Amino acid sequence: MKRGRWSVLGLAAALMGCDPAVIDHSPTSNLLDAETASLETGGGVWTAWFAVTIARATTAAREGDAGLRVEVTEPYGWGVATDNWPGFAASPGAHRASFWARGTTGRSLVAEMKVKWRDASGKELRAETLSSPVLSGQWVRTERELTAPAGTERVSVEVTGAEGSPGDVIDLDVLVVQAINAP
Ligand SMILES: [Ca+2]
Repeated sequence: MKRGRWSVLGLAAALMGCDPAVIDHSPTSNLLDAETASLETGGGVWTAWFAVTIARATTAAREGDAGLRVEVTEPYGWGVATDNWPGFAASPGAHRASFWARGTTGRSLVAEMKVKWRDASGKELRAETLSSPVLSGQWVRTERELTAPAGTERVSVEVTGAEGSPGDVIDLDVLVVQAINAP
């Protein structure tokens, strides 16, 4: 993997303050940490869950200088996941999740983002998914509104695909799970 110079911009974003009126996060901020969301200053908490190798890659950026390159190593499905049990801090209520993805031209890859809402102990309360269209070599953004159930205190994220062959590549960037302001 070619490593470019790490941007200080992502670090600055990570240090931006939370709304003092809210315990864990500003209502419109990303629940995922800056590195996990943008890959700008590091690889975040992503882990190769199954049938992949992953890397922060400067050639996998949709925004900024880097993205997450997922290389499929086995047939019949692949997956990456956030590895920071029991997850990022979260609260009940309306949310919006989105991510950018691109695949391998000529392949029929789909990326499915699963958002798992958990209670304080890490018990899964609800899982909601958003699936990309069939990916080409062009970037596409997928978005869905979600509802964290009562009792939610944590959130974790998986991105998987049911299809894939060794050599297929999926690039991911700008992964977001954010609370929506009540009107
Ligand atoms: Ca990026």
